[in-house]
Amino acid sequence: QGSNAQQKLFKETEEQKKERMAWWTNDRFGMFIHWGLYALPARHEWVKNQERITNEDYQKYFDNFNPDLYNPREWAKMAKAAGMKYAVITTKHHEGFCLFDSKFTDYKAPNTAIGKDLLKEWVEAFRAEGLKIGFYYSLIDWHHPDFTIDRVHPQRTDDKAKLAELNKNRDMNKYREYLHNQVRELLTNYGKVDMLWLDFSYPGENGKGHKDWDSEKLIKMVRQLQPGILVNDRLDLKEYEDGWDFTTPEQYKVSKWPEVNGKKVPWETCQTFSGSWGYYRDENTWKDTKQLLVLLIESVSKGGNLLLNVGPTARGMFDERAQSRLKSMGEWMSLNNRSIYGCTQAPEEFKAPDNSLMTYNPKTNRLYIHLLDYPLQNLTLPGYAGKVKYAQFLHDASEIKITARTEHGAKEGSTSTDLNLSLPVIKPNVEIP
Ligand code: FUL
Repeated sequence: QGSNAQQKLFKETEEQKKERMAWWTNDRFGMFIHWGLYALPARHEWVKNQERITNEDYQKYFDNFNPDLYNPREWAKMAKAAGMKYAVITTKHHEGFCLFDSKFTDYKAPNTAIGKDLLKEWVEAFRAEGLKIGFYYSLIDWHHPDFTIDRVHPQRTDDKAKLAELNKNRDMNKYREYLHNQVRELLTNYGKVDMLWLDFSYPGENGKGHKDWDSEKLIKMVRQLQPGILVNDRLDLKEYEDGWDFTTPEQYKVSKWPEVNGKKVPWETCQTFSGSWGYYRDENTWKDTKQLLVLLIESVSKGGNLLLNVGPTARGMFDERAQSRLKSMGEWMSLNNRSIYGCTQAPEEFKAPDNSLMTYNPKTNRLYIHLLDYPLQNLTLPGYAGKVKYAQFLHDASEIKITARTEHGAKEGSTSTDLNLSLPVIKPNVEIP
């Protein structure tokens, strides 16, 4: 519940909210795209910060930005083939460079060698493939001359006098106006936008961002411009009821459905293939397809979504390692997506057998058991007796015999509530790649 002092910003009933979010709750799987000048150094999207690169030294990436192989239709096709239903792209990341044509800056793709609004083509391509579209927009900006230098800025310093000097002519009010103007452009010039993914919440500084971005005014404008839009939770609004729609656990495995004030909230975990979000040529920590699929299944099994990130190269291609993983995820999805779309956490009464994850479709009343290892023994379903009418493999719809557990060892006459699934001895030749 929002406190009294804090008015509800967005007047909508629970039902209306559910309705507005229905596509997203159903679709479960989306693509994140981190693309900007940082694709050129190819060593993390935070490179400017991590290596304390000045605007002057970073300029070479702007001067050499020319993604001649950019073909967003290909990207959209790969996303779709992987089973993804929506995509979110960095319109501007922390470095401040804009993929879109903005009236309010020269630091944008149309002013580079490629000479065009890359976002416009992206929107058209993803729409054409039937995907929903989302815009990531960084609230912090390491290029803008009015953005205050703080502890997450490339020019940060512990020297207070020096910091004061550096910040002397920086006016956060002007930056705030810039950011509001750009969000307005994004939500005005590209037709319907399904999702806005704002970033960043200052760690351990609750309320700082709220003030810096004037989050309440911002969210009001967003809702007014795009009433159907979904907004994430990173604009430092204190209360859930104040207007954000879903929470965004980043790069870790969620252990249980996240709650706010004791209430389960919609959530979407964002994950990378390899660690960094921007293209990182030399990174060797790529997750394999099984790990990625388990991330997806596990998210759905706890009521959430997965936004899986690709960092395209400076020429505008998906890295071969990303392409192959997307492809094999797609192969799995083509047979198994029924256990993902429209699914959520299984009702409490169903306990997952060892080494398995469960997803559940409340509309069709189907329970999906994802066996992460094919069991050597018979598969016991504890307490399932009387609750399961029929069992089958998903890949070929072949029947799996269900037997009462008493047949398999429980004492004569005892009434077990367990069921057994009589799996074939030989593992079917379909598994998570
Ligand atoms: C973080 C950012 O700092 C990362 O670069 C990335 O965009 C991730 C999704 O959110 O907060």
